[in-house]
Amino acid sequence: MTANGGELKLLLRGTNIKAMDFLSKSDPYVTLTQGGKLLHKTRHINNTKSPKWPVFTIPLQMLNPDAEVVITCYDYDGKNSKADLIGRCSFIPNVMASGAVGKELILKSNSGKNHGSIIFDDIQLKKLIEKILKDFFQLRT
Ligand SMILES: [Ca+2]
Repeated sequence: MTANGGELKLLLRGTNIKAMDFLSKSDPYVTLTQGGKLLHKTRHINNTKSPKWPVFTIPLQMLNPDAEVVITCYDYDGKNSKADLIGRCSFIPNVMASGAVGKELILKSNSGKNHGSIIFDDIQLKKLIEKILKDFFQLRT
Protein backbone atom coordinates (compact mmCIF):
# COMPACT_ATOMS: atom_id res chain seq x y z
CA MET A 1 0.00 0.00 0.00
CA THR A 2 1.45 3.35 -0.98
CA ALA A 3 1.22 6.41 1.24
CA ASN A 4 -0.87 8.66 -0.97
CA GLY A 5 0.01 12.04 0.52
CA GLY A 6 -3.00 14.21 1.15
CA GLU A 7 -3.09 17.73 -0.21
CA LEU A 8 -5.08 20.93 -0.46
CA LYS A 9 -5.62 22.09 -4.04
CA LEU A 10 -6.51 25.72 -4.67
CA LEU A 11 -7.38 27.84 -7.67
CA LEU A 12 -7.61 31.49 -6.61
CA ARG A 13 -8.24 34.78 -8.31
CA GLY A 14 -8.65 38.34 -7.18
CA THR A 15 -11.23 40.95 -8.02
CA ASN A 16 -11.29 44.74 -7.48
CA ILE A 17 -7.72 44.59 -6.13
CA LYS A 18 -6.76 48.07 -5.00
CA ALA A 19 -4.21 49.93 -7.16
CA MET A 20 -1.10 50.60 -5.05
CA ASP A 21 1.15 51.91 -7.82
CA PHE A 22 1.20 55.58 -8.70
CA LEU A 23 0.33 55.45 -12.39
CA SER A 24 -0.87 51.88 -12.87
CA LYS A 25 -2.74 49.04 -11.21
CA SER A 26 -1.17 46.68 -8.69
CA ASP A 27 0.95 43.63 -9.59
CA PRO A 28 -0.71 41.28 -7.12
CA TYR A 29 0.49 38.04 -5.58
CA VAL A 30 -0.65 36.16 -2.47
CA THR A 31 1.01 34.21 0.29
CA LEU A 32 -0.75 31.55 2.37
CA THR A 33 0.41 31.11 5.94
CA GLN A 34 -0.68 29.11 8.97
CA GLY A 35 0.53 30.14 12.40
CA GLY A 36 3.11 32.38 10.70
CA LYS A 37 4.55 29.50 8.62
CA LEU A 38 4.65 30.06 4.86
CA LEU A 39 2.65 27.40 2.99
CA HIS A 40 2.69 28.87 -0.50
CA LYS A 41 3.53 32.01 -2.47
CA THR A 42 2.06 32.61 -5.93
CA ARG A 43 3.83 34.48 -8.69
CA HIS A 44 2.75 38.07 -9.26
CA ILE A 45 0.49 39.05 -12.16
CA ASN A 46 1.43 42.35 -13.81
CA ASN A 47 -0.76 45.44 -13.75
CA THR A 48 -4.23 44.08 -13.03
CA LYS A 49 -7.20 44.44 -10.69
CA SER A 50 -8.35 40.90 -11.54
CA PRO A 51 -5.37 38.52 -11.17
CA LYS A 52 -5.80 34.81 -11.83
CA TRP A 53 -3.09 32.77 -10.15
CA PRO A 54 -2.07 29.30 -11.41
CA VAL A 55 -3.57 26.33 -9.56
CA PHE A 56 -1.37 25.02 -6.72
CA THR A 57 -1.34 22.36 -4.02
CA ILE A 58 -0.15 22.33 -0.42
CA PRO A 59 0.82 18.96 1.11
CA LEU A 60 -1.17 18.11 4.24
CA GLN A 61 2.10 17.33 6.05
CA MET A 62 2.55 21.13 6.10
CA LEU A 63 -0.99 22.07 6.96
CA ASN A 64 -3.64 21.54 9.63
CA PRO A 65 -6.91 21.54 7.65
CA ASP A 66 -8.92 22.44 10.78
CA ALA A 67 -6.95 25.60 11.57
CA GLU A 68 -7.04 29.07 10.04
CA VAL A 69 -5.01 29.81 6.90
CA VAL A 70 -4.26 33.48 6.24
CA ILE A 71 -4.14 34.78 2.66
CA THR A 72 -2.10 37.97 2.35
CA CYS A 73 -2.18 39.92 -0.91
CA TYR A 74 0.79 42.13 -1.88
CA ASP A 75 1.67 44.46 -4.73
CA TYR A 76 4.98 43.39 -6.30
CA ASP A 77 7.30 46.37 -6.93
CA GLY A 78 10.38 44.72 -8.41
CA LYS A 79 13.19 42.63 -6.94
CA ASN A 80 14.80 45.45 -4.99
CA SER A 81 11.67 46.98 -3.48
CA LYS A 82 9.59 45.84 -0.57
CA ALA A 83 6.15 44.67 -1.70
CA ASP A 84 3.20 46.78 -0.50
CA LEU A 85 0.58 45.06 1.62
CA ILE A 86 -2.84 45.22 -0.07
CA GLY A 87 -4.92 43.20 2.39
CA ARG A 88 -5.61 39.99 4.25
CA CYS A 89 -8.37 37.41 4.60
CA SER A 90 -8.53 33.95 6.14
CA PHE A 91 -10.30 30.60 5.88
CA ILE A 92 -10.38 27.12 7.43
CA PRO A 93 -9.62 24.51 4.73
CA ASN A 94 -11.97 21.82 6.08
CA VAL A 95 -14.86 24.30 6.21
CA MET A 96 -14.14 25.96 2.84
CA ALA A 97 -13.65 22.64 1.05
CA SER A 98 -17.21 21.54 1.77
CA GLY A 99 -19.13 23.37 -0.91
CA ALA A 100 -17.56 26.81 -0.92
CA VAL A 101 -16.43 26.99 -4.56
CA GLY A 102 -17.13 30.48 -5.84
CA LYS A 103 -16.95 31.93 -2.35
CA GLU A 104 -15.54 35.43 -2.06
CA LEU A 105 -13.41 36.66 0.86
CA ILE A 106 -12.85 40.38 1.43
CA LEU A 107 -9.24 41.57 1.67
CA LYS A 108 -8.92 43.94 4.62
CA SER A 109 -6.05 46.41 4.91
CA ASN A 110 -4.26 46.98 8.23
CA SER A 111 -6.67 49.84 8.88
CA GLY A 112 -9.70 47.63 8.10
CA LYS A 113 -10.48 49.02 4.64
CA ASN A 114 -11.86 46.82 1.86
CA HIS A 115 -9.04 46.46 -0.70
CA GLY A 116 -10.65 43.87 -2.98
CA SER A 117 -11.59 40.19 -2.81
CA ILE A 118 -10.16 36.72 -3.23
CA ILE A 119 -12.41 34.23 -5.03
CA PHE A 120 -12.06 30.46 -4.72
CA ASP A 121 -12.58 29.04 -8.22
CA ASP A 122 -11.64 25.61 -6.89
CA ILE A 123 -10.80 24.10 -3.51
CA GLN A 124 -10.27 20.39 -2.94
CA LEU A 125 -9.06 18.70 0.19
CA LYS A 126 -7.65 15.27 -0.57
CA LYS A 127 -6.99 13.40 2.63
CA LEU A 128 -4.56 10.58 3.21
CA ILE A 129 -5.97 7.14 2.40
CA GLU A 130 -5.00 6.05 5.92
CA LYS A 131 -7.00 8.92 7.44
CA ILE A 132 -10.08 8.06 5.36
CA LEU A 133 -9.82 4.39 6.42
CA LYS A 134 -9.34 5.39 10.08
CA ASP A 135 -12.42 7.64 9.99
CA PHE A 136 -14.38 4.86 8.29
CA PHE A 137 -13.48 2.25 10.89
CA GLN A 138 -14.15 4.68 13.76
CA LEU A 139 -17.66 5.17 12.39
CA ARG A 140 -18.23 1.40 12.40
CA THR A 141 -17.08 0.72 15.96
CA1 LIG B 1 3.64 47.28 -8.23
